[in-house]
Amino acid sequence: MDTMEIDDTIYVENHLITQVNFHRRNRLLRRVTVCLGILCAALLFSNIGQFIFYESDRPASAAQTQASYDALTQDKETLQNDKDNLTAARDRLQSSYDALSEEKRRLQTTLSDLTKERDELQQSCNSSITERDEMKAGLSRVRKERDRLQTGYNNLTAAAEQLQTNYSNLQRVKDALSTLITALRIKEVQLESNYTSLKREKEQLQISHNTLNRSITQINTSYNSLWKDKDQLQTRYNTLRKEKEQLQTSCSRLTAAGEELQKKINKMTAKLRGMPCQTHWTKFDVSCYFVSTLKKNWTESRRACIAEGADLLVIDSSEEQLFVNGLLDKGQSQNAWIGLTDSLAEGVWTWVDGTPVTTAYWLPGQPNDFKNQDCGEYVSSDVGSWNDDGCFAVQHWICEK
Ligand SMILES: [Ca+2]
Ligand SMILES: [Ca+2]
Ligand SMILES: [Ca+2]
Repeated sequence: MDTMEIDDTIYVENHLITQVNFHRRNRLLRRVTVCLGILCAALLFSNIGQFIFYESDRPASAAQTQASYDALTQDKETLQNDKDNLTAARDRLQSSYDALSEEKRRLQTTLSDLTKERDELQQSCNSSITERDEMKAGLSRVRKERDRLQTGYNNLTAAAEQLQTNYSNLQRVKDALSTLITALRIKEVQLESNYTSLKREKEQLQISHNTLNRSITQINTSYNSLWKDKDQLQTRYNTLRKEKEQLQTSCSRLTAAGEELQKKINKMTAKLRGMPCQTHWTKFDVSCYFVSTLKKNWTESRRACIAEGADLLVIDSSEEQLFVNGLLDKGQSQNAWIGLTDSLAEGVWTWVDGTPVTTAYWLPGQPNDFKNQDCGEYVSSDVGSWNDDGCFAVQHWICEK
């Protein structure tokens, strides 16, 4: 604040000094101009006075007049020179005046700028003063705060000392606890290890337990299933046993009946073998055979056999196969229908009495079902063989009864 005030005073003094010098110069110029004006007026009045004086002394001599005239002329020249000098001096003074006026304007401009700057500085100074006052107030508050903090610091120092004492006590307790914790940690590690081992054993035991449980469940299930199967088997066994006993009884009865029937069959067979066949029929074993002289298709041929109480030939044995070959004319390779057909199921050959064909005597490459051949014929040759032919073909046939 003091520095700002001093600077401001210096500024004001400098400004005043400059302003005073300027006013002094101006007054001096005015005085010189006034003096020059007065001097010119005095010279003019002097000339006028001389002229009046000389006009009043006209009776003087011409020489004196001439002398006076010369003197006046000389004075006039002198005055003219003085006037010129004064004019030159006035011009120089005017130039100085103009320069000084210019400098004055410049100085006035500078003064205006300086005034403005001074006002700004004054404003800044005021702001600084205000700020300084605020800072002083703040400083006062800070000092109060410092005092309060100092008090608090003292209290805290006392508390810190108390805490230090407590800390030392706690440090001793902490050391004791640390030793205890270390011992407990060692114990904890051992317990952790034991716990891990036990946990692993428990998991293995749990796995074994689960496996055993599953096995027991499966065994129970299997046992129950087996028990049920056993009951069912026992029931079936009892049933089968009863059935077996019944069958054995039936079998015994049937065996006895079969034996009885066999005896009857043997008697009948012997009787049949001994019975002669009708005219145009040929005897072999227990059957009689007829080879037609007419020709018909397979269906009509079978109908003709049935009309005679017979049916188309059924070959039951190789002996019969050979016998039939002897019935036909081998030299002309004679064909004749026999009781063989696959009209019910293609490729499944059956005899007209419903029995399946167990032993066949097909010619090589037969049966070939050429153009849907479904009926069997006997083709005579050295051994005789079979062929499938179209059922609507017309040819001889062989009956058997
Ligand atoms: Ca037969
Ligand atoms: Ca066929
Ligand atoms: Ca054929």
